[in-house]
Amino acid sequence: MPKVYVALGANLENPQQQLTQACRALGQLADNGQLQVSSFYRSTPMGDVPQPDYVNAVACLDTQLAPLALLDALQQIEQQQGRVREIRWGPRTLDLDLLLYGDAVIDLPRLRVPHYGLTERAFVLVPLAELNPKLQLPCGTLIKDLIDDAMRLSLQRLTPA
Ligand code: J1A
Repeated sequence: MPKVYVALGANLENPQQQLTQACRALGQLADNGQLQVSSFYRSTPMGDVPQPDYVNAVACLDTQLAPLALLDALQQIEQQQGRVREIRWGPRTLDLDLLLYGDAVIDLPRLRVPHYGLTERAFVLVPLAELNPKLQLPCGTLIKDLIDDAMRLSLQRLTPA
């Protein structure tokens, strides 16, 4: 059964609670109900749009769900728990991104795996390496080798609530 890694991110009111709630929902997708979750990290937003800092984490689970079924399930969790739906183009209180699906390489309009931003984003790489220091991309690159000191310094590890 494939091991999958999912990135969690939120930057609206009480992002830590959003992530905790999302973890409960993700646990339901796991074949054995087991979910490994990294520390939560505070990170500065990408890009130039002024917005609050994010809280980011990565979760790992074994699942029987096929990739697109898993994406559907992730989007359902976003809709149910996270998204502020009243405001068009408005902020999202919860983002879930499928980072890795075992060793699969998927290139569909709806789903690209490994995730396109994975290799350059500190808030994804650092929690991934925390969960599994030996983790590799399908091409064989060690996640750990993609992390530099500047990336580590850009994140603030939050103490569990
Ligand atoms: C579409 N997709 O992307 S939203 C979806 N591959 O409808 C999918 N592997 O069909 C498609 N996983 O956290 C293609 N979706 C996908 N994301 C894949 C999921 N700064 C996939 N510091 C669009 N931290 C989809 N976040 C993709 N700045 C984009 C949400 C889900 C993340 C905004 C910090 C952050 C953002 C900006 C940040 C952070 C959007 N993140």
